[in-house]
Amino acid sequence: MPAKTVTSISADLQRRFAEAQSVVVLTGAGVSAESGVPTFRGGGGAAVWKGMPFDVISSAGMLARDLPSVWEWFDYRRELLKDLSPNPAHLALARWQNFFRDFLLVTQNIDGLHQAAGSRDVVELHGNIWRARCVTCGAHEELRYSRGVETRERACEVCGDALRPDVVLFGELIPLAPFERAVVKAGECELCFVVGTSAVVYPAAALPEVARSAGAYVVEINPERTPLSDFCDEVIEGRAGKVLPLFEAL
Ligand code: BV8
Ligand code: ZN
Repeated sequence: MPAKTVTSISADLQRRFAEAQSVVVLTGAGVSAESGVPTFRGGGGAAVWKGMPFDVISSAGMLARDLPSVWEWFDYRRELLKDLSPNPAHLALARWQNFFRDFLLVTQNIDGLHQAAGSRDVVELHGNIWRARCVTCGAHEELRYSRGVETRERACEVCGDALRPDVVLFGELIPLAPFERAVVKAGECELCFVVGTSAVVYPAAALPEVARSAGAYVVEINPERTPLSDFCDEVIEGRAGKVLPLFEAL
């Protein structure tokens, strides 16, 4: 039975939100849209960089072929992000972590805005743009305060080898531990929110399916329908920054 599409929060969901003990939230680029972060698939087309679709420039193949170009793409995005701040959607989710006995925020975003909003213990499935990692020894390096330096020139401080962005690229496996943690919590939660994602990138998009098949009530918040919409128990058609704060006013 396709999910009921509403722009307000149903009485059923209000009750479930008030009574829930364990809640999982999965976010995507849409939750950062109101902060000014461009989405990947918004506005009909996929993001393109220098004529390359983003899932080509952000791929293992590109990293192997042309690391400097990959750095250029992520340097450009860090430059875009550096002056942006969390929006009401991020701030609401940061408050939610104190509402439930068992709360897990899982994000596909690499922008760090959830943490900037005060969310602790965020599961970053696809890594973080403010970190680099050595291609050889895996040593990590913070990039936040080295904006002035051409990061891609810098070598690993431990072994001297090249650094790469500490993000999961297409064709690369997601680190197992964070993904397993998300799958376990999704399989135990009573309420699963899917906020601002087109739900086409796997394995992240499998999490709501895990939650639903374990009996959770799955709610999608998105101004547009996605391949997940008919699969959800409730779809709230709206922008995360407008919808998420409504739950606290319940
Ligand atoms: C892997 C980091 C094993 C880098 C990212 C065929 C079938 C199934 C899977 C595959 C397949 N072929 C290949 C695959 C695997 C691939 C995949 O899923 N491809 C898709 C495209 C089919 N997955 C992988 O490669 C993963 N690894 O599978 O390893 C393997 C190994 C070898 C070979 C094969 C497999 C790794 C995936 C991770 C890649 N890295 N990010 C970077 O950022 O550059 S993915 C990146 O894209 C994001 O992290 C995110 O996951 C995705 C973008 O999606 P969204 O975040 O949802 O953003 P989008 O713009 O699409 O949508 C925004 C939504 O928000 C829209 O719905 C819009 O309506 C809504 N919105 C807009 N404004 C608002 C809003 N919502 C609320 N409020 C608003 N204001
Ligand atoms: Zn190293």
